[in-house]
Amino acid sequence: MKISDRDVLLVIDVQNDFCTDGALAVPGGEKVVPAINRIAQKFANVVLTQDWHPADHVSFAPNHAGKKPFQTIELNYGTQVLWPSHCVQGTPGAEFHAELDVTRASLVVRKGFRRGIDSYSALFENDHRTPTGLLGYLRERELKTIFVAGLALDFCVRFSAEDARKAGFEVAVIEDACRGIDLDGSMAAAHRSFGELGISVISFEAFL
Ligand code: VGL
Ligand code: ZN
Repeated sequence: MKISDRDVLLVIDVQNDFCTDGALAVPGGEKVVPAINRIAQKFANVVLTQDWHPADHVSFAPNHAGKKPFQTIELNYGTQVLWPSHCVQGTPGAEFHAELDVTRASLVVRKGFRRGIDSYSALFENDHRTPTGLLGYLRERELKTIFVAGLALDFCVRFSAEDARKAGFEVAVIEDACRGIDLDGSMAAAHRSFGELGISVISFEAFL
């Protein structure tokens, strides 16, 4: 596949807490790193996201008496999964995986930094209204096609791809440069949604 100057590689949350031994480990999370590093070299535009929560974040199960990780609660913006505390601002768990090549990134978008609202998507927080600013960046730079990779396929990759597609971009998820959590059928739901919205699912080998 030929990569154009209007294409962007959007790398979602390749952070220590989502890798093996991390606080919210995605099975095989670190395995995305070599694939992402290889293809990032070919892109003129690379954007990284970083999950970046305060310690008292509303999405953390320990902040809710009697609640366990992976249970849900209802918030004013809808149902919220409660996670183990993860990606706390300034901690080693929130840092990018040490082997991730960050040198080509022109922008790092931090998300989930407000106590009262989670943000799976790189474009909008979980109320689907509060912008992160990435949409403005993509539009102002006149980028057209967004290739999404990283963690986790069924949460932050999925929501980022959906919001980008709904905003009018061509979107492709690089499936083998992602890993998923798979909570209550969330992997199948992600793939259904990609099909419904016209989000392509491709292999990183398409770029080699
Ligand atoms: C994520 C759950 C909570 C993700 C982030 O990066 O997919 N999932 N925070
Ligand atoms: Zn998070």
